[in-house]
Formats: sequence, C-alpha cells, structure tokens
Amino acid sequence: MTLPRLTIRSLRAVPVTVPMRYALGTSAATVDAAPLLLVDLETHEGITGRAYQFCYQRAAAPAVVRFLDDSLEAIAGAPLVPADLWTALSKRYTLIGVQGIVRMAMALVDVAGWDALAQAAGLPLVRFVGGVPRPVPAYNSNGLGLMPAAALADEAERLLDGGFRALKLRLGYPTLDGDLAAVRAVRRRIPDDIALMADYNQALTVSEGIRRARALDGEGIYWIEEPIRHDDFTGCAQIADAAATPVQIGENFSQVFDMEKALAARACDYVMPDLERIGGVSGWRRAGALAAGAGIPLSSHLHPEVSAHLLAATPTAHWLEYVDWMTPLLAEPLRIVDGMAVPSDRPGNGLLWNAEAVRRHRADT
Ligand code: SMN
Ligand code: MG
Repeated sequence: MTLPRLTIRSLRAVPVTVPMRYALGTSAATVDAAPLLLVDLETHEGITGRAYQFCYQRAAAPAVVRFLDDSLEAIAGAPLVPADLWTALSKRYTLIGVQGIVRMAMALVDVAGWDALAQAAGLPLVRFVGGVPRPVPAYNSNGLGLMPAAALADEAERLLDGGFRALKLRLGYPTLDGDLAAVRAVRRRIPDDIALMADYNQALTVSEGIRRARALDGEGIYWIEEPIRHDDFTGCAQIADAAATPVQIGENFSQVFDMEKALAARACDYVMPDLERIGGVSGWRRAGALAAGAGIPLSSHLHPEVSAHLLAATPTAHWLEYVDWMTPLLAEPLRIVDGMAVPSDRPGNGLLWNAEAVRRHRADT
C-alpha cells in the first residue's frame, strides 16, 4: 500500500450529547444520553478526515479536547503517517501514560488520519486496509439494561426490528436468581435461533463469576462478557475453564499489549477490542493479526460505523456491536440490512456529519 502524501493542518472537535432511544442500564451505571466528541482533522491538501469518540461521561469530552489541542502542537505540519504519529504522541505522553483521556485523543487522531488517507486514495476504508466491502453480522446492543423481567421481554422483541439475529442483555442483578429471571424472560420471548449475549460489566468476584457462569450454561447464552474486573486475566481464565458458555472480554484492552497478555493467560474464548482503547485503526490492525494468529474470534465494541470497515478486513471477524447513538448526527447513518452491518462505500470511513443536527446537540453552548 502506498500512503498518499498528506500533511496535518488542524484538529477541530465538537462535543455533543445525544439522548438515547434506549437507556444503557449496566451493572455499573445507567447512561441515557450519549456524550460524543466529533473530530475533523484538516490537511494542507484540503482533505478532511473524521472520527468520533463515545466519551462515557460528559466531563471527559472537554478534557479530550485539551489533549487534542496539545497533540496538535506536536503534529501540526507533520506528514500524515499514522504509525509515526502514534509513536510521536506515545513519547509525548509517556510520563502521564497512554490511557484514558490521553489515549482517546490519540485514537481520534489515528482514526481521522486513516479516514483522510483512504479518502485521498479514493477507497473505502475497508479496501484501503486490505479487505473487500462485505456485510458483517451485527447484534443489537441498544437497550436490555437491568430492569424488571416483563419490560425486558417487550424491549427484546422491539430490538429485533431491522432483522437482527442477535441481542445483548446486561446482567449483574444483585442475585443469581435475578440474572436467571432476566435471561429466561428474554429467551422465552425471542425465537430460539436468535443469539443472546450477556454482559456483566465487571460486576462479579471470581468465585461468584464461576458460580453464575456455570448456572448460565444450558440457558442459551451465546457469550458471557466481562464477568469480573477487566484486567484480572487469571480470574477470567478460571471462569472460562469452569463454564461451557464462551467468555468474551476486550472492550477494556488498552492497546494491543493487554490483548497479548489476555491471550497468553487464556483469559477468554472471544475478544472484542474497542476502536479507541485498542489504539485506533492502527491498533485494530495489530489486534486483528494477533487474533488471527491465535485463531480467536474477534468482535467490535461500540463505534460501529468504522468497526464495520475493520471487521470486514479482519480474518477472524465475529460480531459487530450495533448501537444507534450516532444515527441522528450522521448524514449517512450505518445501514443494517437483514441483521448485517453494511460498511459505507464512499471513500474513507463514511463518517459525514449532519451539520444541523450537530448544532442542535452541541454540548458546549
Ligand atoms: C458498554 C458499552 C458502553 C458503555 C458502557 C458499557 C458495554 C458494552 O460494556 O459492551 O456494550
Ligand atoms: Mg461490554
């Protein structure tokens, strides 16, 4: 692949808050409005790369903006070469650490940079990174937070609209019986061939994780996600050993280094890196190679528009996590056809802001 020659001119960031159609009620916190940061990377050649970040909490967005401004001081006028930019910024942030807010800013630069390069090459991102455009299986990850069982079943039925063949349920009720009631209410309402993933968001101890994972065997759960603290890979391995249901982790892998450690510890059956935490498009490509080497199925975490391109080019691609939070903000929202996510076919990653909607949802005015 020859990299088009582009030079960095500026970074512009706009924080927005978008109400969610379905609240995200996890065992850790409930989120009912998505704090998002939209970034334009302008080049001297006139091409603008775009990226966005789900910021988890409103307070994060202005802090990320500060680090984008700080990053620009280091990279303004530099050639747009993602590997070199990552190296330069990693060095700049060695003492504070490439994590959290800092890594969010770095990943935004990386994702927007790859978008600009793919646009300059006239190729959709999936082709630019060596894949072919193809639909990828998606599960509907909107909704199904912790709530009374009857309401869960109704919501599950609604979430199958659009032809989804898979849903994700949040678990981590105060008792195992609560978890079982939720699973059974949803399972009873949806067809048997619909995959049902379950996400604990790190709620359990290792011993409780083993107990609940074993109890879920036979309940028709497709994977058990983050049962315990995200970086306890030894504990995860114990649960993966004890349960027949596959264990899924990865949204908290910080760069590919964490994923290497998790694979070495046999912590999980499946991995699901997050576009930002894994280190943008550059980090994802390394994760894709690692997963292929280990023969481990790789799914995405959030950021479905760009992840659709990357999964289509990932040898062990598994499931795309679909959330609809960006839909109102995009001129061309991600298309789901028969439960499959269709990567955009325009040059780049396909992110195009709906300017009027962005104005309406701005969080800093
Ligand atoms: C999640 C996503 C976004 C915010 C909080 C929790 C969840 C998931 O772990 O995997 O969808
Ligand atoms: Mg999760």
